Amino acid sequence: MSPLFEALGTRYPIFQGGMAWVADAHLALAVSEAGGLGIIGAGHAPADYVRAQIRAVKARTTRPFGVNIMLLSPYVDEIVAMVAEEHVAVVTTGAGDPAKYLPQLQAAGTKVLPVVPSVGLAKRMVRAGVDGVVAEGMESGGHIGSLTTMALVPQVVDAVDVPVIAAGGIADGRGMAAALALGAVGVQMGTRFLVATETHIHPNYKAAVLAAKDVGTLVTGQYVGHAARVLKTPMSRNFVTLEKQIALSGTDDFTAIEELGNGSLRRGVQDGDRERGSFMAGEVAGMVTKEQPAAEILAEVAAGAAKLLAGSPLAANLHPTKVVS
Ligand code: TUI
Repeated sequence: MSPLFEALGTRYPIFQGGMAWVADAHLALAVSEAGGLGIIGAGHAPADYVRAQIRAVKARTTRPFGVNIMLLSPYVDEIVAMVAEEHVAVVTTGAGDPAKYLPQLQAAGTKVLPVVPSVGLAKRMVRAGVDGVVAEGMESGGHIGSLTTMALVPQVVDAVDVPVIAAGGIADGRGMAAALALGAVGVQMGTRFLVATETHIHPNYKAAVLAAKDVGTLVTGQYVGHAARVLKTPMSRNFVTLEKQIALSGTDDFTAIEELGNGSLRRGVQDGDRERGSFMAGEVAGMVTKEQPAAEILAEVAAGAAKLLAGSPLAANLHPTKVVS
């Protein structure tokens, strides 16, 4: 495997996406125990809550795990300080530039891999001294940039000299093999783990992911705010209609749309509310068709990639020379 994953000591070069409100201690523990890198999604949660999640994972495994820090959170400073205190193995970041937090995190032994949607940001992050980047295409669920994984990953790989993890549009062995062919050393998957047995989200959310077709997602926030891919629901269709009206009217009164958006992620994940909640998911929702344990997901995806890459030098990415047990 690549030096990054050798150093981490995971069995598979697979990150579980740090999905806000979704990726809690329970899911991260299951993924890490099964040989992937489980990641707790800090989202908008306060530092005390995230610390409790970290402690819950630490109490049950010696395997490495990570925390995703969502940089639009009002609690970022406290969360960074707490994560450094807890000496978490890996931090991924989303929705911003984590450069100013790097010294603090790396001094604690934490590897920092920001999620980047463009070559420009990847290069800026590498100049700041990151340990790797997660290049995320717009096939992903949640907040996205504008490039696809197929176009983004090789361009980032060519532009930087740190390990690149590919994310967005990957949900099986074929996607993983393709990502390795594009030059990534590993992958991150979110949507496939949304329906892991160990994922505690409202049953309506899981059912909506399982029922989704290839064209089952849309992008909100293209006209106002932040672009985010979500499942098509009454709520998300209304949101896009309202956005278009606002954009066309030229008004700068965003009150109505802010009211619709505020808290919608929590209403989707926890309440399963199709009318007022949002269900973030990637374009691969259409190929996620069954709930299964995280361990099975990891083993299936890695075995699928290994089969496709048999005989290729790329297969080396899939074979740990050192498994920490
Ligand atoms: O962050 C994500 N995915 C997310 S964050 C999130 S919570 C949220 N919900 C609604 C609106 C906003 C946030 C749900 N899903 N993925 C990683 C990601 N990072 N995608 C895009 C970016 C990004 C975008 C611009 C990273 C950096 C950036 O540039 C900032 C700068 O300073 O130049």
